[in-house]
Amino acid sequence: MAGRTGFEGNIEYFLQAVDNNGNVGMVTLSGQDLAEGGTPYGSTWSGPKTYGITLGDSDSDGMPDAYEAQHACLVNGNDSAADPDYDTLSNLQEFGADTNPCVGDSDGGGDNDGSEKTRGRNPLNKNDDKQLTITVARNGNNRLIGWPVGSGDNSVMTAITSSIAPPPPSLARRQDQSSSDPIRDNQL
Ligand SMILES: [Ca+2]
Ligand SMILES: [Ca+2]
Ligand SMILES: [Ca+2]
Ligand SMILES: [Ca+2]
Repeated sequence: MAGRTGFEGNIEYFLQAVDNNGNVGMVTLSGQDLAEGGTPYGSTWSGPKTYGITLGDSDSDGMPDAYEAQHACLVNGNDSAADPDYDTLSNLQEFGADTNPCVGDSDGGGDNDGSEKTRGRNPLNKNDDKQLTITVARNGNNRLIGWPVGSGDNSVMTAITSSIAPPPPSLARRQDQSSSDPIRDNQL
């Protein structure tokens, strides 16, 4: 906040508020130095004084116009509960969390915003993201799927190797005619 004031006569205030997204709101107030009820403070006044600054919200959905203008996926109308980036956080929740409502993984670390918020990670810092790397390997006619121990968030995600049986001969023959990629043909 920036301000200029005096203890008598006319005063002029410049108030500037900046939220975490860089949106700026500013009001200029001038006139006598008055208390909330209009009573002059006069020479007895001492600060601080507090003013509420409301950013414009034309569609009354809780997200200021300046925020909506920064994110193209937000529409004119109440879309506070919508989730256009499919990360399980509503637009209003993303506004509150300073995450990008149009990008599911705001920090680009591989773990989406909803997952991070639910599990206490920072959706604005890619260094704490968790990812699951799945490997597919061929073992004779079988395909082995696995992922590393401890790579998930709970005990279900322990080391697992699954074996998928090869397709029946009739299907395998049709696939052989359409493609030479056995992994794709098995639709893993
Ligand atoms: Ca709005
Ligand atoms: Ca979302
Ligand atoms: Ca992330
Ligand atoms: Ca993160």
